[in-house]
Amino acid sequence: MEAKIVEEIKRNKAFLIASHINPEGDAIGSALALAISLKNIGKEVTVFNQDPIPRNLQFLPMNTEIINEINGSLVFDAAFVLDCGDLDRVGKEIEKIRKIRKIINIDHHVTNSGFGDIRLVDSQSSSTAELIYALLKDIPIEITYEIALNIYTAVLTDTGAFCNSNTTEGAFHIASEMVRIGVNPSSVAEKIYQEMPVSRLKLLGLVLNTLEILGNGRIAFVVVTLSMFKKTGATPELTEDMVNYPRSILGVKVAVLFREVSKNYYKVSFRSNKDVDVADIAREFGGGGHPNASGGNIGGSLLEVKGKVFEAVSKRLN
Ligand SMILES: [Mn+2]
Repeated sequence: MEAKIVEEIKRNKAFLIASHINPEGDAIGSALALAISLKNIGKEVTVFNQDPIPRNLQFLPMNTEIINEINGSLVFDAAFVLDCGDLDRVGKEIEKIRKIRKIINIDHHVTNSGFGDIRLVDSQSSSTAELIYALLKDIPIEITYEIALNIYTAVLTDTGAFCNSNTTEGAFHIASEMVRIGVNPSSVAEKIYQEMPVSRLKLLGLVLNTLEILGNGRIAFVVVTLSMFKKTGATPELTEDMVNYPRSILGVKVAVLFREVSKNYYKVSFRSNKDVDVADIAREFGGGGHPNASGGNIGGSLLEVKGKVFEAVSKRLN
């Protein structure tokens, strides 16, 4: 598949690069790594993400050039859609993106729907950035420091700082290559993990207070409500990774974070250890993701939503 993408890149001039709503390190890092690479070989590149760039990713080279709406008069030869299990993950501009002549789907979600005209989808890949790295090697495009910083950050964050089950030899190999090019791991870690606003810790305190342990100690729930955001001044992006706290409890196999999006509507994030496939659970709720990290959206009161999730998780714990 890479050969077809290489051909598309060589033949064309104007590219859109889009990634998923509520972006995190892999969505942003992959998009920027590809964008800088294509610019370096003389292409016209527009990077779109409908949502703001999380504060701790704003050190990434070129992040300020990401646009959050697509001007209808722009014409693209092809669109790269990165780190999206389905095309609708790009958000509000989906109709404009759908009309682009060629859609190139590059992703590593096990739940990827196979959308697009050309696909580079590999659920064995640690991150979408790992696929971008392979593509750059294929073209070939020289990996500069700016590109390396984006790729390293994407791999670091998507593997949960090299802790999650997608922490493969490939992930370490790429990380090592990026360090060789000049990336400084401790300064990236500082930017990502050690420059949090105080509001995040205040929010975390409230969230941890909602902890419930169920299913004979194997399931842990935590909740984030709209009023907690109001009380602490924290923003939703700061809840990223909070589900790892309940997951860290001895004996817990599945941790769930329920985030109130609006009245009777919750975004639900799942984390599991290797015994339980939470991509499968998320799919049941119209979501998707990876075997040990996934998410979806569920309507209903908090009690109803918790009930549905408890049932879906319990039946996989026997
Ligand atoms: Mn990813």
